[in-house]
Amino acid sequence: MKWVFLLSLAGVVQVLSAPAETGCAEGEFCRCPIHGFTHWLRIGNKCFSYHGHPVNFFQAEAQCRRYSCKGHLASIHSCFENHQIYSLIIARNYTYPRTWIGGLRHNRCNGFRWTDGSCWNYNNWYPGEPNNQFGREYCTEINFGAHQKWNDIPCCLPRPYVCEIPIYREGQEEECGREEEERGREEECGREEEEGGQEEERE
Ligand SMILES: [Ca+2]
Repeated sequence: MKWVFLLSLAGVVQVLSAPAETGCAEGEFCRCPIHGFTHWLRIGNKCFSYHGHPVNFFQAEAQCRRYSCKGHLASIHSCFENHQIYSLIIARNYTYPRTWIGGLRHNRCNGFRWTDGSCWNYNNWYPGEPNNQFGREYCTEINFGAHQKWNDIPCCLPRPYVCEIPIYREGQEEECGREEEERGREEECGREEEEGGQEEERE
């Protein structure tokens, strides 16, 4: 019986000492899930969370920044990441609603950038998108038309959203600077927001 007890004890110790669900290296401090918030999904060096309450793009970006000064709407840089974000939405919502990600039309031209400032090196646009219909589609949603596909739409339409927070080691969280603050400045929607429902059918 003694060896059975020892094996059981070893199992308990193994579970207690196993790496956190985040996949952080042993001894490394990281904030995924960040303190006080559970169910954030680690993908690469970032943590992601789905938020089902529909808000406009700028409200969503601002809310992501409330979780961390380095928080933003999700940027996506590979097919793998795109699929992981899609899976996260389904896991939280049991379906795949059209959802904000961090793609923002740059200076009202055809180019896009991510609100986190990272390189625009991947896209998964639905065929024919981005079309900037009526010259008012500056923001990016995922799950348009088909699973995982992207579409540009007016920023003031309400959508659920996916936030990201970078994983960083102890002490680095203090490095948020003025540039970060300016990038996350909330913009006004005003009249466009009121017209949002009318835009819904013509995207
Ligand atoms: Ca569009």
